[in-house]
Amino acid sequence: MNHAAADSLFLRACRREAVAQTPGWLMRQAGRYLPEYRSIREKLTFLELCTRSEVAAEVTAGTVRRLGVDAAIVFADILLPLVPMALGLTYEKGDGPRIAAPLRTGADVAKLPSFDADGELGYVGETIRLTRGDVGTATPIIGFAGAPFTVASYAIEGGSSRNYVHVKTMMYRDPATWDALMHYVVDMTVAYLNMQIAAGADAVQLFDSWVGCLSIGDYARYVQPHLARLVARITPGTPVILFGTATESLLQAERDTGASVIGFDWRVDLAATWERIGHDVAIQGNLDPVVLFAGRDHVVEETRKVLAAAAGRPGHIFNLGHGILPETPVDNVLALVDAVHAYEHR
Ligand code: 1CP
Repeated sequence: MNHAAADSLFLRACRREAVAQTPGWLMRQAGRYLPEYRSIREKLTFLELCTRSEVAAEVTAGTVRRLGVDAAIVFADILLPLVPMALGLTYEKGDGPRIAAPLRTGADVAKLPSFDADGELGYVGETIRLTRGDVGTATPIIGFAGAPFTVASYAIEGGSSRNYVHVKTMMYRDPATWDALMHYVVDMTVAYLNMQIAAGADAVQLFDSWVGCLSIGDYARYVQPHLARLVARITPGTPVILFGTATESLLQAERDTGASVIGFDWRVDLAATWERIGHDVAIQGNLDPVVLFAGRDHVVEETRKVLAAAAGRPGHIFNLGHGILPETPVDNVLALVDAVHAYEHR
């Protein structure tokens, strides 16, 4: 256990302890909106950047210094496990990830290789160790993985999707294959996240970015039990943040997975929704990332509204409701971080 980080605002908020100031970090805080990141990406492909731990750690730590945020998030991607899963992952310039050999049948799932997350994704652990050496013991480091539904959605659809037709077809027509895939992804994700924790991650976030496409009934049947098994196997004492978008109807079920912190996207009313799911769970969110394209005064005003809605209750971590977009003005991001730190609850 890293004791200096344990007293950080971020980890205290994860544990719902009272804090003098609300901690904040931003999903996708390192990325193409930062000129420093773009210049590194001119020399390396995205996968090269992720696998070269010394560069990935510099991006992780450099971003914390540049923004003054309260936590580092290891520079990696939710789709990296698709490489040892041998699905033919590539990142195409401009239009995101592509999977050459998507999973569609029981035979495809049965053929998935078993792999050792320590070995084949060990470079992510190395990035965490190098980041710790750089940021010191007081800055918490967040490890992460895609949540099983969202990872499976890329593996089955072969990339981004609008309606998740192939995913839902598998769920409805071949639930045994869906369940087998969920078991595989849960085992892999537990090993991957516990490896990140052993390397020094103080908390882990599960990105279930696209799970909001499901009805509550389908979530309860096809996703929630797998997530609950996953959360129960994370190294004890490590906060688990569960994030998704368009999840308003799923938040209570997300909470019932045992996750320590529930992510809110910007669509929900923070105060009313926290009240509804219970103040006995920590929450993270929830400024609309597109507000960062407004004028600076509007950014500050909307940031303060989010903080006011949380009303200084223990257990709020400030964040966006989804990741920072590539064209976001950097000055507005800096103004947002200043506004979070300057805020005083009365
Ligand atoms: O340089 C580039 O062109 C690549 C852009 C990029 C970056 C900067 C990708 C490709 N991934 C990342 C890093 C990344 N991705 C981080 C680490 C750093 C940080 O937060 O500072 C994290 C946490 C992610 C998580 C991630 N990857 C998610 C979940 C968050 C979200 O935005 O919903 C998802 C869905 C992905 C898949 C992915 N990887 C990359 C892209 C462009 C996408 C999204 C594709 C799509 O819309 O389907």
